[in-house]
Amino acid sequence: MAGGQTKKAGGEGKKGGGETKKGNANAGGKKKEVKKETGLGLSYKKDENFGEWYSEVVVHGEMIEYYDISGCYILRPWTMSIWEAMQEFFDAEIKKLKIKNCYFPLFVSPTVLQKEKEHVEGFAPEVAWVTKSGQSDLEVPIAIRPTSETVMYPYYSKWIRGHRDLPLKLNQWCNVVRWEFSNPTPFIRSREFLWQEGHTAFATKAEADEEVLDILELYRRVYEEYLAIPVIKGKKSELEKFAGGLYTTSVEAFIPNTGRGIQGATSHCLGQNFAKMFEINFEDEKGEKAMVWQNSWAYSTRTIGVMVMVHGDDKGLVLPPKVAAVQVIVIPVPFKDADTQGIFDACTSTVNTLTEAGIHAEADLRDNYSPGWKYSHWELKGVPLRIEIGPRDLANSQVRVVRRDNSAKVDIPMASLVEQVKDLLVTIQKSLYDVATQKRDACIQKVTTWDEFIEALGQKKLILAPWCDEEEVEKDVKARTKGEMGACKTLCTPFEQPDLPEGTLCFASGKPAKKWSYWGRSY
Ligand code: 87F
Repeated sequence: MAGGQTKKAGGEGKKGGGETKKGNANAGGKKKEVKKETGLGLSYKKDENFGEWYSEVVVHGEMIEYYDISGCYILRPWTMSIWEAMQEFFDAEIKKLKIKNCYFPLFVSPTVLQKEKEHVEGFAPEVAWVTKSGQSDLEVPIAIRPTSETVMYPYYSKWIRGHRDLPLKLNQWCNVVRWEFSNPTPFIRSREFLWQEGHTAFATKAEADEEVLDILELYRRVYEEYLAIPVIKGKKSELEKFAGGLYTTSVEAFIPNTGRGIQGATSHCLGQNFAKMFEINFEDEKGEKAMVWQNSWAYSTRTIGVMVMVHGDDKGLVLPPKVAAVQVIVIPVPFKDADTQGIFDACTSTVNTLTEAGIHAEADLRDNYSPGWKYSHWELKGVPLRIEIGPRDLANSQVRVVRRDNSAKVDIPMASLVEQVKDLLVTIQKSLYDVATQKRDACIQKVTTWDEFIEALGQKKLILAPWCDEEEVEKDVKARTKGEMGACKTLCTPFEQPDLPEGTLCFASGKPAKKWSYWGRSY
C-alpha cells in the first residue's frame, strides 16, 4: 500500500550524514571540523518502493516528524510555510466573495452530533470522544469535531430570521479529528488534520449552485497555480457524494506511481437537508416562511501530500516556487587559497539583492558543512533554485544557478540577477505543472468495454469510460474489482465531457451510457 506508515515514532527519520569529519578551511581561514557528505541520500527510489520513498522524503525533507500516536504527525515549519502560502491565497479569494472567518468550538455535545443521525451514522466509528477529566468520568462524554455541520448549524438557525440575514457565509480554518483505522499516511490520511471548512446559507438554490462552482474554481487554482498539479473538475456519483448533501463536486488529482486517484477538495451543495434537520428557516420577501439552501466546502493539508507525491524525485522533495519558503538557496563554494571572505560577502549581498526584490532567498553560510553536503541537503528539501558562488564566479561578477526540477545549470551575470532569477522561478513553476500534466495525461485511458477496463486497471491507468450512471452498476464494479489493491470506483464525472455518440453503451452494464466518468483505485 502506498505511503504506508511503516516507521515507528522516535529514532527514525534522523538524517544520515554529518558524522564523518574532515578538516577544511572556513571563512576565517582557520581549520574547522567539516562534516563530510555521507548518507544524505534517500534509501528508497520513487519508482521502486513508492510507499517507503514517500515516508522517507517527508521526514528527511523536514516536513514531518512521526509522533508517538499512530496517525498523528508533527507538521514542521517547512510544511507550515507551504500551508500558509495556500492559505494566504485562498483566504484573500474567499474574502472577495464576502465570506467571513469565524471559529467554532472543537467539542460537540452528543445530542447535537446525533441530531443529524443519517449522515453521522456511517461516520460514527471515526468520531473520537472525551470521556474523562482527570480520573473522573464525564457525566456526558463530549465528541471532538470531525467536521462542523452539527456544531455550526444550530447557530445558523438562531442567526437567520429574515431574508435580510442571507446569505450567511462563514469559513473557519481549524483542525479536525477522524479516528481512521486504515493505513495512516502523512498528509494523506491522518487522524488529525488542518483544513478550512466553509458553510454558507442562501435564500435560493441558484445562488448556492453558483457558489459551489466559484469555490471549486478556487480549489482548481490552489492545485494548478500554487501546487503545479493538474486536477479534474467534476461531479461525484450518488455513491461517492457526501450522503448528507444534494450533490458533491470535487477536484481530482492522480498519482501516476501508484495509479491511484485522489480527491483533492470538495465543494458540496447540501440542498435543504440540513435546513430541515436544524430548522434553518427565514421569512422571505413575501413574508412567507422558507428554508435556506446550504453549501459546505473544504480542502485540507492533504494537498501537501499530493504535492510531495506528484513532484518529488529520488533526490527528495521538489517544491513549486510559489509555495516554497525558500525559493533560492545561496551556497558559498570556497576553494583553497581563494578569497573566502569575499565569497561569503558575495553570498550575503546576493541574498540581500534577491530579498529586496521580493524573492525568498537564504544563504547557507554554515562552516561545519561542505558545499556538497549543502547541495544534497537543499535538494532533499526541494528548494527550487540553488546559487553557487565560487572564486571564478566572484572574479567574473556572476553566479552559477542550478534548477532543482531538472538540474539545468546556467551562469548569470550579477547585473541581471533579479530579472533572470524571477524568470527562472516562473519557468520552474510552469514546467512542474507541464511535466506533471504530461505524466498524468499519459495515464489516462479511454475504454468502452469491460475487457479494456480491466486491462487498463491492471496498468494503473486513470480510466475514462462511458457509464449508465446507475448506483447498482458502480457497486457491482466495486465488488468485481475488489482485491488486495482495493476496489475501483468512480472518481468523478468530469464537467468537460468528450463526445458521447448516440448508442454508446455502458462499459460495465451494457445499458445505454449517459456520460463519461473517470474510474480508478483511489486514496
Ligand atoms: C467523520 C465523522 C463524522 C466526513 C466524517 O466534505 C462525520 C463525518 O460528515 C462527515 N467524515 N464527513 C463528511 C464531511 C462533509 C463536509 N463537511 C464540511 C465536507 C466539507 C466541509
